Amino acid sequence: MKTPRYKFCFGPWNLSEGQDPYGPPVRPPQSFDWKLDALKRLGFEAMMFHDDDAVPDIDQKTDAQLRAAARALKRKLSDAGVTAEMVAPRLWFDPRTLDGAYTSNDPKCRRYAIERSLRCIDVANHLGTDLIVLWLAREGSYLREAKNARRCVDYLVQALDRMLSHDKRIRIAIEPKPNEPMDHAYLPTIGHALAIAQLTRDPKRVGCLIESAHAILAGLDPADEIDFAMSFGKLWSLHLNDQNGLKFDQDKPFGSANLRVAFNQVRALERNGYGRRGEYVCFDVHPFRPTKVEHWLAHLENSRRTFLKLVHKSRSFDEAQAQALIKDRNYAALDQLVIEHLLGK
Ligand code: XUL
Ligand code: MN
Repeated sequence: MKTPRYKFCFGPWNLSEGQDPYGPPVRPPQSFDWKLDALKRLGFEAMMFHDDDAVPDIDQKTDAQLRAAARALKRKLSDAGVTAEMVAPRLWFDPRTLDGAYTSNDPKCRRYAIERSLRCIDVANHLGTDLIVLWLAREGSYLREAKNARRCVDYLVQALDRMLSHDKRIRIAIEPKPNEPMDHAYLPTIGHALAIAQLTRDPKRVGCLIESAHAILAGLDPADEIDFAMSFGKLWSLHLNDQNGLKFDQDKPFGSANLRVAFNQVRALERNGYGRRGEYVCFDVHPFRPTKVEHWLAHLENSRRTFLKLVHKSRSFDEAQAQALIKDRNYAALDQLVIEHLLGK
């Protein structure tokens, strides 16, 4: 198998200003050009977008204005030699998504969510990417009795079908997350994402995106999620980061909380040849809130550094010795082999 050369990506939101539910921003807002320049300086190859990162105030724009804004961005990206990796509809901000987007109890709101998604596909077309990512932020319940979960599955399939028929070439990668902002999400894991794909009009074009922190929040090991998705040939993008236990989504630098879990994700990517079909390694990481302006890019640079060091650790792991220990069912020694390999000489 050809060894993949990894290509890296992040989104404008990954250079965030530090606001949290309890406090305001702590770093000054930066322009999109500043962020693109930062991405270039770091040597990343691609940028991922929400529809309104690409076309600000998208709901207020006519189709002609949307086209003009998206094409202007495409020119800017091309001039910088940067690819647009994906576009994701931001279906959690507008008041019409208050009670769910595709699964709102209000038909007018469901209609808005679908129309917004179709416009997101138009943006993707102008930016030259066929990948649409769906983080289904508000598709779930705060209160179980408030929604009919059986009907919500139908609504989700209807929305996916509308998107698939709007454009025959796009692929949809569902990014599952089990909770936050909802108490429970309707598609909490990769298994759910790949299962609902089978109910759509074109299952081959519905795949997934794994985010490490989301898998950990679901109580799963992200490495197993990677192996599972890649058994179906459906891991089309990846948000590597880290998460310390079951709490709010932390988006820590890759490997920051649990180096061994990060090592196993890299091993899973390596054994499945992730990247061979052009997939990007994206870091959905945020700076720690106290981060000074002069250290603003460090979480991205560090995540890539850790990733590449773990690629090296994965390739230099003593597989023969590991196999001998597995054969002997000496898992204590296998455990120590991994620990000492990660600790280094
Ligand atoms: C939310 C999250 C999003 C998606 C893109 O937890 O990860 O940033 O990756 O909408
Ligand atoms: Mn993400």
